Amino acid sequence: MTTVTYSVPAIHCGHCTHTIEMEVGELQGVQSVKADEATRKVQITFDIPASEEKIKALLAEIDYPVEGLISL
Ligand SMILES: [Cu+2]
Repeated sequence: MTTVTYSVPAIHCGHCTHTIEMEVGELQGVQSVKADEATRKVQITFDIPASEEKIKALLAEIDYPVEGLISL
């Protein structure tokens, strides 16, 4: 199991955090997603078949591109 925290500056409200949590939460292998509108960070815990590559691709696709990895 891996937990990553990403900086996602496009987050600006509760609608954004809800969308991210719903969409990323549907990826196979994702255990939990917590998006925070105050810090504009997303913390994701996952295992295979999910991967950082797949998560970042999905976030870019729904218009919340990852700008940086805050922690592993
Ligand atoms: Cu929003």
